[in-house]
Amino acid sequence: MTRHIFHCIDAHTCGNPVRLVTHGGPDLHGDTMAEKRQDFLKNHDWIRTGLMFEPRGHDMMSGSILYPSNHPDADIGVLYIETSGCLPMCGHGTIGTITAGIEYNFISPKKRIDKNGIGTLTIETPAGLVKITYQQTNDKVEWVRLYNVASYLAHQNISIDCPELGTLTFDISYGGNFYAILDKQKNYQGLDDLGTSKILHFSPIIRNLLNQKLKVTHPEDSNINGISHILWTGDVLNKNSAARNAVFYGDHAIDRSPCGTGTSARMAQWAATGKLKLGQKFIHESIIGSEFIGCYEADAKVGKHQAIIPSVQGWAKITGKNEIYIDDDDPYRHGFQLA
Ligand code: PYC
Repeated sequence: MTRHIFHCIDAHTCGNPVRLVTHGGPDLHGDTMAEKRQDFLKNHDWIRTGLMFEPRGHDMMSGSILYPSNHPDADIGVLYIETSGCLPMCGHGTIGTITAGIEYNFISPKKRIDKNGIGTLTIETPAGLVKITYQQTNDKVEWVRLYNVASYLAHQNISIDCPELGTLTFDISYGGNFYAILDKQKNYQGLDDLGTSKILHFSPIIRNLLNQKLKVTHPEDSNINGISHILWTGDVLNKNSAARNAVFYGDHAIDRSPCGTGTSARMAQWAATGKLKLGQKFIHESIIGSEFIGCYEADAKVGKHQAIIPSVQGWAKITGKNEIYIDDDDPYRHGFQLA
């Protein structure tokens, strides 16, 4: 009987879990993290399902594995693992990974911390390079800010007929993953009005209908395609916030954090429609009221699309260290999810 052993640091970013695998990840082929992601999906995906699904994880489980990067500008490469697959980019996952990686010395940035305690590094993600700044006080990382990949509004006013709810009209926006954003409208009065059990029920139906109607592909990487996340908007809890959301991902999950790539997609939507100006801050709330501080940092281009570089700042806390076993004779070694 073979036992596969994984050492992990468990954390949460503003309420959503992050499991950083520090030992036990597989060697991966490929020059870039995008190529390594393809190798992982093809040959090692049981590690993801074993560590993310029940009985070792749960529907919201999300994590990462660190790799050396071949990119001359990068300090480290990050592979994201999650119940939904290997995301090209994950914002809350990045904030948790950097916090745990710095606090426990698994990430050693080439640049030193400046006199104000601000550190800088660059990570290579499957979606591209992401610059990071973070504030460290003694052995604690207080916050992490990521300067995300170029984000853009891909489509506006895409309507579907949703059983029971009726016609719903979405904008499709990219922030490292493709999001279908539902703003308030005749048949949708906001996330509190609909409630979490209905969000969980309707999201996979809506995602299927949208993906049947529309093929979305990143203009610079055809491996990034398809609407994966549904972003339900709602009224803010704190009057200083710009917006609130509940992001559905995987098959049964609502992000407890404000969702980093979702926040980026939403900022791109607002920037494209004139609601957010260059340099403006965007405080985004999650379903549980935790907050990310976003900012429209710069303009960019993705293919023919006008795009923005958004930054997203949040915090993470370590919840423990975990030595996880996957034994070959365990019938649930590859995990399971309820339908
Ligand atoms: O923070 O980007 C994010 C994210 C994606 C899915 C769950 N969280």
